[in-house]
Amino acid sequence: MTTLRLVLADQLDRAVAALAGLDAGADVVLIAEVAEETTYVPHHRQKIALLFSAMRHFAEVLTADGVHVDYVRLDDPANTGSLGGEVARAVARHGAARVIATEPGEWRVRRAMDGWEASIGVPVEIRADDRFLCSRDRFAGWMSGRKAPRMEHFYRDMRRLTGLLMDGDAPAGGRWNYDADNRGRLPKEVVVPARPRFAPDVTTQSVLDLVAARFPDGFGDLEPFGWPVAREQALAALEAFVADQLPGFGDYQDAMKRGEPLLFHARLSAALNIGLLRPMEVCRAAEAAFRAGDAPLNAVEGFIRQIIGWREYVRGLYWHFMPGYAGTNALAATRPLPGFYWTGETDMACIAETVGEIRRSGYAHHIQRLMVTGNFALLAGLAPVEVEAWYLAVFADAYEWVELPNTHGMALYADGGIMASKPYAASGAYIDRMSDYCGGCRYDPKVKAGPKACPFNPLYWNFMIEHRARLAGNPRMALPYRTLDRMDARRVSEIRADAGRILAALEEAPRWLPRN
Ligand code: FAD
Ligand code: DLZ
Ligand code: SF4
Repeated sequence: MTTLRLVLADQLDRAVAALAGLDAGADVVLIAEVAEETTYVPHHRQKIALLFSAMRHFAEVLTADGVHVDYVRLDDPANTGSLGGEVARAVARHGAARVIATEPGEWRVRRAMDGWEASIGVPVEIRADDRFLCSRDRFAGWMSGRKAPRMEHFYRDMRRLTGLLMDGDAPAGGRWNYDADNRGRLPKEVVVPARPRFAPDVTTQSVLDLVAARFPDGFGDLEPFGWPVAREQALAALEAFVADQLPGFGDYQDAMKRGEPLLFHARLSAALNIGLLRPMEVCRAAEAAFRAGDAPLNAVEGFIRQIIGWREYVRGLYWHFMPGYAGTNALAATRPLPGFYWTGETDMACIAETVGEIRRSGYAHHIQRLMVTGNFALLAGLAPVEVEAWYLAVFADAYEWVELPNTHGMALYADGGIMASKPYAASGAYIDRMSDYCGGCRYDPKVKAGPKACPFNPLYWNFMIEHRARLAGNPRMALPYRTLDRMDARRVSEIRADAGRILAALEEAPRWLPRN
């Protein structure tokens, strides 16, 4: 009896659930490049190339292991263009009696999969994705009875569960969280260590040619392309990060610098999210560096917290609150996404720089995502669905399970405070403190009103005024509301007028959408 085992583009792990119990003599593994998945948002062209190249490399590994892989290429004339269509075709081709898949990372795909049994006519088993450390059931148990889930509590639970950075029952160093040590601005003399790039091999080059031909007007530069596309490369990237950047990860985690998109960040999310790396091996490598005295605790704790804390937490929230989660809009934000999110053509240097980096590489680090593009979208009241489609498209590491809670909840507060205890709203002063962007900007973060004023300034206070009813009661917002209450009426009307002008101009700004 032939079983068809489906492996999606972000499930490229030999130990993925769908491959457990594989009978190499009888079973067929289906991996399919399909048009529908390349176009549901206009993905960055490097993201498409990364996935196709990684899928093809993974297929080569399985084939070398004696597994029968049925690999469908995007340009196969018989390709139906959808995952469901390709599963149906493969079932017929191989006379498969059943299908085994691993749960996908997006509600949209899960809903489609739930219909396959009826449309294809064979049993379809959808297995839990056990590449995560916290199962959906465990997360549901953790959530039960909690009024306000908080990442910090979840994280401690995960530290105990994994034993990472634990000395017996106590956290290493005596504290659970060293975040307070991790807010440094980057001193001028600090040199950011270089990191490996993975030059395209023949497989990647043929994918790059395919993507260039198929998506000539797609978003983002296709080359230079240097993503790790196979497990050995991802392991090399991990090793280099642990040796070279991890020691500085904590101190400069929130810093931003022109021309230095990576700083001390790992750039491992893309590899982690598609299965080339496993979360525990990444954390163990970081912990080993601490135990060997090669990286300080504030760096290693901060890094491990991102993975066993935030990463697992957002995944738990996603499945717990979907599908309703995506439809909430607590701040009633409705403005359309201005075209400069795609083109980078704006006088705001922080946004131009961040979008430029994204266009070139499919990457921006967390603070750029949260406090530059996210903060602006929050303050300007941009419509969550449009902002979320942008985040899902432009980053090489974006899948809805991780993108949505971070965007909808953390950046936009559209969930009304499930994910974040207060909006991450900030004026130009924050960006000026944490970056060198403002020095090259036509606006001035210290100017509060008039044409030279940094747009983040009036928008920040206007946001506070507009959402007073919802936010003023939040003790964590007490300080800005006290400041607002001390402002004289003339200042408040200047803010309103400036913000009104900026928002009106935004609504008239050219809109743009890449064509995939
Ligand atoms: P580092 O800063 O070096 O962190 C190490 C690892 O921790 C990352 O590789 C990642 O796996 C994990 N991590 C860190 N922060 C988070 C977080 N908040 N949520 C989940 N995992 C985290 N991450 C994605 O993987 N895909 C997305 O689509 C995505 N969208 C985001 C959208 C917004 C608005 C924001 C604010 C954050 C988003 N993040 C997303 C989280 C985070 O910004 C990225 O994981 C991180 O920037 C990836 O770069 P890195 O590997 O250099 O991370
Ligand atoms: C994002 C993406 C793209 C661009 N292409 C494919 C593809 O051709 N085949 C595939 O199996 N998956 C692709 N994906 C990932 C899916 O859109 C989706 O995000 C994940 O499968 C969710 O787990
Ligand atoms: Fe951004 Fe304002 Fe600084 Fe310009 S002045 S870079 S708009 S924060």
